[in-house]
Amino acid sequence: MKVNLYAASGGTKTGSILQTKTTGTDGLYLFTGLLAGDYIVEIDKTSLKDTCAITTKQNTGSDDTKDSDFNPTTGLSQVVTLNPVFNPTTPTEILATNNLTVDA
Ligand SMILES: [Ca+2]
Repeated sequence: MKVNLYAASGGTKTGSILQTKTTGTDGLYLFTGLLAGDYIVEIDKTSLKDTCAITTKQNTGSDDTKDSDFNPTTGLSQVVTLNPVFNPTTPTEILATNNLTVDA
C-alpha cells in the first residue's frame, strides 16, 4: 500500500503531500531526509487491496508500539514530532535522533 507524508500544524495535516512511499512486503516504510518538525502519515486507502482495511481497533491495549494509531475513517496518523539532537549522548537523545521505528 502507499503512505503519504504531510507536514502538520496545530494537530492537523497541512499543505500538499511531501513524500509518498510504498510499504515493503513486511509492511514497513521509511521517509528520509526529513527536518525537525511535526508530521502526519496518511494511508492511501485507495491503494489497499480489496481484502484489506484499516483496523477499527485504534489505540487498543496498553502498548502504543504494538497498536494501530491510524484513524480508520481518515487514514491519518497522529502527529509525529521529529526532534533530532545534534551529537546525541543520552539514550533519550539517541532514540530521538536515530529511531527508525517512530510509532504511527
Ligand atoms: Ca501505536
